[in-house]
Amino acid sequence: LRLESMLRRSIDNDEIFLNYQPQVDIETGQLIGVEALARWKHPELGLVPPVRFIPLAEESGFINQLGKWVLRESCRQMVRWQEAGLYVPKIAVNLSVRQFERGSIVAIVSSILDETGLEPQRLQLEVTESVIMNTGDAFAFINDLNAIGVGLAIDDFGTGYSSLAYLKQLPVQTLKIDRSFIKDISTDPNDEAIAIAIIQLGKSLNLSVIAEGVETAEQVAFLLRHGCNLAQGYFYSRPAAQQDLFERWKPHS
Ligand code: G
Ligand code: G
Ligand code: MN
Ligand code: NA
Repeated sequence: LRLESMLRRSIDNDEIFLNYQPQVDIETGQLIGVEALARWKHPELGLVPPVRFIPLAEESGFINQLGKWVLRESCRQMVRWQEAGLYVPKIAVNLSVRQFERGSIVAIVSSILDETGLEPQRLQLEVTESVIMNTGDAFAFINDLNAIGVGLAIDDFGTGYSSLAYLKQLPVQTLKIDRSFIKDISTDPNDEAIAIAIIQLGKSLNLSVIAEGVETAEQVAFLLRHGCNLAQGYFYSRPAAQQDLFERWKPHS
Protein backbone atom coordinates (compact mmCIF):
# COMPACT_ATOMS: atom_id res chain seq x y z
CA LEU A 1 0.00 0.00 0.00
CA ARG A 2 2.90 2.31 0.71
CA LEU A 3 4.37 1.34 -2.64
CA GLU A 4 1.04 2.06 -4.27
CA SER A 5 0.84 5.56 -2.81
CA MET A 6 4.44 6.19 -3.90
CA LEU A 7 3.55 5.01 -7.39
CA ARG A 8 0.59 7.36 -7.51
CA ARG A 9 2.93 10.30 -7.02
CA SER A 10 5.60 9.04 -9.41
CA ILE A 11 4.49 10.95 -12.49
CA ASP A 12 4.11 14.29 -10.72
CA ASN A 13 7.49 13.76 -9.08
CA ASP A 14 9.19 13.09 -12.44
CA GLU A 15 10.24 9.60 -11.40
CA ILE A 16 8.90 7.83 -14.49
CA PHE A 17 10.95 7.69 -17.67
CA LEU A 18 11.21 5.52 -20.76
CA ASN A 19 13.80 3.20 -22.15
CA TYR A 20 13.74 2.23 -25.80
CA GLN A 21 14.68 -1.13 -27.25
CA PRO A 22 15.63 -1.25 -30.94
CA GLN A 23 13.85 -3.51 -33.39
CA VAL A 24 16.17 -4.47 -36.20
CA ASP A 25 16.00 -5.84 -39.74
CA ILE A 26 18.35 -8.82 -39.42
CA GLU A 27 19.42 -8.78 -43.06
CA THR A 28 20.23 -5.09 -43.41
CA GLY A 29 20.99 -4.28 -39.77
CA GLN A 30 18.68 -1.29 -40.06
CA LEU A 31 16.63 0.14 -37.25
CA ILE A 32 12.98 -0.48 -38.08
CA GLY A 33 11.49 0.68 -34.80
CA VAL A 34 11.77 0.82 -31.03
CA GLU A 35 9.67 -0.48 -28.16
CA ALA A 36 9.06 2.00 -25.35
CA LEU A 37 9.43 0.48 -21.88
CA ALA A 38 8.44 2.31 -18.70
CA ARG A 39 10.90 2.72 -15.84
CA TRP A 40 10.33 4.00 -12.31
CA LYS A 41 13.17 5.42 -10.27
CA HIS A 42 12.14 6.29 -6.74
CA PRO A 43 14.55 8.53 -4.77
CA GLU A 44 14.75 6.07 -1.87
CA LEU A 45 13.83 2.73 -3.43
CA GLY A 46 15.93 3.21 -6.53
CA LEU A 47 14.82 1.48 -9.73
CA VAL A 48 11.65 -0.49 -9.13
CA PRO A 49 11.37 -3.23 -11.78
CA PRO A 50 8.38 -3.09 -14.16
CA VAL A 51 7.33 -6.59 -13.11
CA ARG A 52 6.59 -5.02 -9.71
CA PHE A 53 5.07 -1.69 -10.60
CA ILE A 54 3.15 -2.54 -13.79
CA PRO A 55 0.93 -5.13 -12.05
CA LEU A 56 0.46 -2.70 -9.16
CA ALA A 57 -0.49 0.06 -11.56
CA GLU A 58 -2.95 -2.32 -13.21
CA GLU A 59 -4.56 -3.37 -9.92
CA SER A 60 -4.86 0.18 -8.64
CA GLY A 61 -6.10 1.72 -11.86
CA PHE A 62 -3.08 4.05 -12.01
CA ILE A 63 -2.20 2.35 -15.31
CA ASN A 64 -4.62 4.69 -17.06
CA GLN A 65 -2.58 7.74 -16.08
CA LEU A 66 0.71 5.94 -16.56
CA GLY A 67 -0.35 4.60 -19.94
CA LYS A 68 -1.36 8.04 -21.13
CA TRP A 69 1.96 9.45 -19.96
CA VAL A 70 3.86 6.68 -21.77
CA LEU A 71 1.93 7.27 -24.99
CA ARG A 72 2.50 11.01 -24.92
CA GLU A 73 6.19 10.74 -24.04
CA SER A 74 6.73 8.10 -26.75
CA CYS A 75 5.19 10.28 -29.45
CA ARG A 76 7.09 13.35 -28.26
CA GLN A 77 10.37 11.43 -28.28
CA MET A 78 9.81 10.34 -31.88
CA VAL A 79 9.41 13.98 -32.86
CA ARG A 80 12.51 15.02 -30.85
CA TRP A 81 14.68 12.33 -32.48
CA GLN A 82 13.49 13.43 -35.87
CA GLU A 83 14.26 17.09 -35.11
CA ALA A 84 17.73 16.00 -33.99
CA GLY A 85 18.27 14.15 -37.29
CA LEU A 86 17.38 10.56 -36.38
CA TYR A 87 14.39 9.10 -38.16
CA VAL A 88 13.00 6.18 -36.16
CA PRO A 89 10.37 4.56 -38.41
CA LYS A 90 8.01 3.54 -35.63
CA ILE A 91 7.49 3.22 -31.90
CA ALA A 92 5.70 0.37 -30.13
CA VAL A 93 3.85 1.07 -26.88
CA ASN A 94 2.41 -1.60 -24.56
CA LEU A 95 -1.25 -1.34 -23.54
CA SER A 96 -2.92 -3.07 -20.58
CA VAL A 97 -6.46 -4.39 -20.56
CA ARG A 98 -7.58 -1.69 -18.11
CA GLN A 99 -6.71 0.99 -20.63
CA PHE A 100 -9.60 -0.29 -22.72
CA GLU A 101 -12.10 -0.34 -19.87
CA ARG A 102 -13.17 3.26 -19.81
CA GLY A 103 -13.73 3.33 -23.51
CA SER A 104 -11.63 6.42 -24.07
CA ILE A 105 -8.47 4.85 -25.47
CA VAL A 106 -9.24 5.85 -29.04
CA ALA A 107 -9.84 9.49 -28.06
CA ILE A 108 -6.67 9.51 -25.94
CA VAL A 109 -4.47 8.10 -28.71
CA SER A 110 -6.02 10.38 -31.25
CA SER A 111 -5.54 13.55 -29.20
CA ILE A 112 -1.91 12.65 -28.39
CA LEU A 113 -1.20 12.16 -32.10
CA ASP A 114 -2.78 15.54 -32.86
CA GLU A 115 -0.92 17.26 -30.09
CA THR A 116 2.51 15.85 -30.99
CA GLY A 117 2.09 15.74 -34.76
CA LEU A 118 3.38 12.15 -35.02
CA GLU A 119 2.00 10.32 -38.06
CA PRO A 120 -0.42 7.59 -36.85
CA GLN A 121 1.30 4.89 -38.93
CA ARG A 122 4.45 5.43 -36.85
CA LEU A 123 2.70 4.38 -33.64
CA GLN A 124 2.18 0.69 -33.00
CA LEU A 125 0.19 -0.48 -30.01
CA GLU A 126 1.17 -3.79 -28.42
CA VAL A 127 -1.51 -5.90 -26.81
CA THR A 128 -1.32 -9.47 -25.57
CA GLU A 129 -3.73 -12.20 -26.56
CA SER A 130 -5.31 -11.96 -23.12
CA VAL A 131 -5.97 -8.25 -23.62
CA ILE A 132 -7.88 -9.13 -26.77
CA MET A 133 -9.77 -11.98 -25.16
CA ASN A 134 -10.55 -10.08 -21.94
CA THR A 135 -11.59 -6.77 -23.39
CA GLY A 136 -15.31 -6.54 -23.91
CA ASP A 137 -15.67 -5.13 -27.37
CA ALA A 138 -11.98 -5.57 -28.21
CA PHE A 139 -12.96 -5.82 -31.85
CA ALA A 140 -14.65 -2.44 -31.82
CA PHE A 141 -11.70 -0.73 -30.09
CA ILE A 142 -9.14 -2.33 -32.35
CA ASN A 143 -11.09 -1.44 -35.45
CA ASP A 144 -11.42 2.14 -34.24
CA LEU A 145 -7.68 2.35 -33.58
CA ASN A 146 -7.03 0.96 -37.03
CA ALA A 147 -9.39 3.52 -38.49
CA ILE A 148 -7.31 6.38 -37.09
CA GLY A 149 -4.25 4.78 -38.70
CA VAL A 150 -2.26 3.33 -35.79
CA GLY A 151 -0.73 -0.13 -36.06
CA LEU A 152 -1.37 -3.08 -33.82
CA ALA A 153 0.98 -5.86 -32.69
CA ILE A 154 0.19 -8.96 -30.67
CA ASP A 155 2.78 -9.19 -27.90
CA ASP A 156 4.03 -12.42 -26.30
CA PHE A 157 2.35 -14.30 -29.14
CA GLY A 158 1.85 -17.98 -28.46
CA THR A 159 1.70 -17.76 -24.66
CA GLY A 160 -1.93 -16.78 -24.13
CA TYR A 161 -5.26 -18.34 -24.80
CA SER A 162 -6.19 -17.24 -28.21
CA SER A 163 -8.42 -18.05 -31.04
CA LEU A 164 -6.68 -18.06 -34.39
CA ALA A 165 -9.97 -16.92 -35.86
CA TYR A 166 -9.55 -13.45 -34.42
CA LEU A 167 -6.26 -13.03 -36.24
CA LYS A 168 -7.88 -13.00 -39.60
CA GLN A 169 -10.74 -10.79 -38.46
CA LEU A 170 -8.71 -8.14 -36.67
CA PRO A 171 -6.69 -5.43 -38.39
CA VAL A 172 -3.43 -6.56 -36.77
CA GLN A 173 -0.14 -6.05 -38.63
CA THR A 174 2.47 -7.73 -36.44
CA LEU A 175 3.05 -10.85 -34.35
CA LYS A 176 5.77 -10.78 -31.71
CA ILE A 177 7.11 -14.28 -31.01
CA ASP A 178 7.39 -14.53 -27.24
CA ARG A 179 10.93 -14.75 -25.97
CA SER A 180 10.24 -18.01 -24.13
CA PHE A 181 10.16 -19.75 -27.54
CA ILE A 182 13.34 -18.04 -28.74
CA LYS A 183 15.41 -18.81 -25.64
CA ASP A 184 16.18 -22.49 -26.37
CA ILE A 185 15.39 -22.40 -30.04
CA SER A 186 18.52 -24.28 -31.12
CA THR A 187 18.27 -27.02 -28.50
CA ASP A 188 14.57 -27.59 -27.82
CA PRO A 189 12.71 -29.17 -30.75
CA ASN A 190 9.34 -28.06 -29.36
CA ASP A 191 10.35 -24.43 -29.17
CA GLU A 192 11.83 -24.72 -32.63
CA ALA A 193 8.58 -26.16 -33.99
CA ILE A 194 6.49 -23.44 -32.33
CA ALA A 195 8.70 -20.63 -33.63
CA ILE A 196 8.57 -22.04 -37.16
CA ALA A 197 4.79 -22.39 -36.94
CA ILE A 198 4.38 -18.76 -35.85
CA ILE A 199 6.64 -17.55 -38.68
CA GLN A 200 4.59 -19.57 -41.19
CA LEU A 201 1.30 -18.37 -39.74
CA GLY A 202 2.49 -14.79 -40.08
CA LYS A 203 3.46 -15.37 -43.70
CA SER A 204 0.14 -17.00 -44.55
CA LEU A 205 -1.83 -14.16 -43.00
CA ASN A 206 0.47 -11.53 -44.45
CA LEU A 207 1.63 -10.25 -41.06
CA SER A 208 5.05 -9.04 -39.95
CA VAL A 209 6.68 -11.38 -37.47
CA ILE A 210 9.26 -10.12 -35.01
CA ALA A 211 11.24 -12.36 -32.67
CA GLU A 212 11.67 -11.12 -29.11
CA GLY A 213 14.43 -11.90 -26.65
CA VAL A 214 17.06 -12.56 -29.32
CA GLU A 215 20.37 -12.90 -27.48
CA THR A 216 22.72 -14.94 -29.68
CA ALA A 217 24.08 -15.12 -33.23
CA GLU A 218 22.82 -18.69 -33.36
CA GLN A 219 19.26 -17.52 -32.77
CA VAL A 220 19.67 -14.88 -35.46
CA ALA A 221 20.88 -17.52 -37.94
CA PHE A 222 17.93 -19.75 -37.08
CA LEU A 223 15.46 -16.93 -37.67
CA LEU A 224 16.97 -16.02 -41.03
CA ARG A 225 16.95 -19.66 -42.10
CA HIS A 226 13.25 -19.85 -41.34
CA GLY A 227 12.25 -16.60 -42.96
CA CYS A 228 11.89 -14.28 -39.98
CA ASN A 229 13.94 -11.16 -40.60
CA LEU A 230 12.87 -8.90 -37.75
CA ALA A 231 14.31 -9.14 -34.25
CA GLN A 232 14.48 -7.43 -30.88
CA GLY A 233 16.71 -8.47 -28.00
CA TYR A 234 19.96 -8.12 -26.09
CA PHE A 235 21.94 -9.38 -29.12
CA TYR A 236 21.19 -6.02 -30.73
CA SER A 237 20.62 -3.84 -27.70
CA ARG A 238 19.17 -3.74 -24.23
CA PRO A 239 16.43 -1.20 -23.63
CA ALA A 240 18.35 2.10 -23.56
CA ALA A 241 17.96 5.78 -22.71
CA GLN A 242 16.92 8.01 -25.61
CA GLN A 243 20.36 9.62 -25.77
CA ASP A 244 22.16 6.26 -26.04
CA LEU A 245 19.80 5.16 -28.77
CA PHE A 246 20.43 8.44 -30.59
CA GLU A 247 24.22 8.08 -30.31
CA ARG A 248 24.15 4.55 -31.63
CA TRP A 249 21.80 5.05 -34.57
CA LYS A 250 22.26 8.67 -35.62
CA PRO A 251 23.33 9.04 -39.24
CA HIS A 252 27.06 9.58 -39.80
CA SER A 253 28.00 12.97 -41.10
O1 G B 1 12.03 -4.31 -19.66
P1 G B 1 10.97 -5.03 -19.14
O2 G B 1 11.45 -5.40 -17.76
O3 G B 1 10.80 -3.57 -19.38
O4 G B 1 9.38 -4.97 -19.02
C1 G B 1 8.69 -5.86 -18.21
C2 G B 1 7.24 -5.91 -18.58
O5 G B 1 6.61 -4.65 -18.33
C3 G B 1 6.98 -6.27 -20.03
O6 G B 1 5.98 -7.27 -20.04
C4 G B 1 6.44 -5.01 -20.61
O7 G B 1 5.48 -5.30 -21.61
C5 G B 1 5.81 -4.33 -19.42
N1 G B 1 5.80 -2.88 -19.63
C6 G B 1 6.86 -2.04 -19.72
N2 G B 1 6.45 -0.78 -19.96
C7 G B 1 5.10 -0.83 -20.02
C8 G B 1 4.08 0.15 -20.26
O8 G B 1 4.34 1.32 -20.51
N3 G B 1 2.79 -0.28 -20.22
C9 G B 1 2.47 -1.57 -19.98
N4 G B 1 1.18 -1.89 -19.96
N5 G B 1 3.39 -2.51 -19.77
C10 G B 1 4.68 -2.15 -19.79
O1 G C 1 6.27 -8.33 -22.49
P1 G C 1 7.16 -7.47 -23.32
O2 G C 1 7.51 -8.16 -24.58
O3 G C 1 6.69 -6.10 -23.56
O4 G C 1 8.51 -7.38 -22.52
C1 G C 1 9.66 -6.79 -22.93
C2 G C 1 10.61 -7.28 -21.86
O5 G C 1 11.59 -8.15 -22.40
C3 G C 1 11.34 -6.20 -21.16
O6 G C 1 11.42 -6.57 -19.83
C4 G C 1 12.72 -6.28 -21.77
O7 G C 1 13.70 -5.72 -20.91
C5 G C 1 12.87 -7.77 -21.93
N1 G C 1 13.86 -8.17 -22.93
C6 G C 1 14.12 -7.55 -24.08
N2 G C 1 15.09 -8.20 -24.77
C7 G C 1 15.44 -9.27 -24.03
C8 G C 1 16.39 -10.33 -24.22
O8 G C 1 17.10 -10.44 -25.21
N3 G C 1 16.45 -11.26 -23.24
C9 G C 1 15.68 -11.20 -22.11
N4 G C 1 15.83 -12.15 -21.21
N5 G C 1 14.76 -10.22 -21.91
C10 G C 1 14.65 -9.26 -22.86
MN1 MN D 1 5.99 -5.59 -25.46
NA1 NA E 1 6.80 -9.99 -25.04
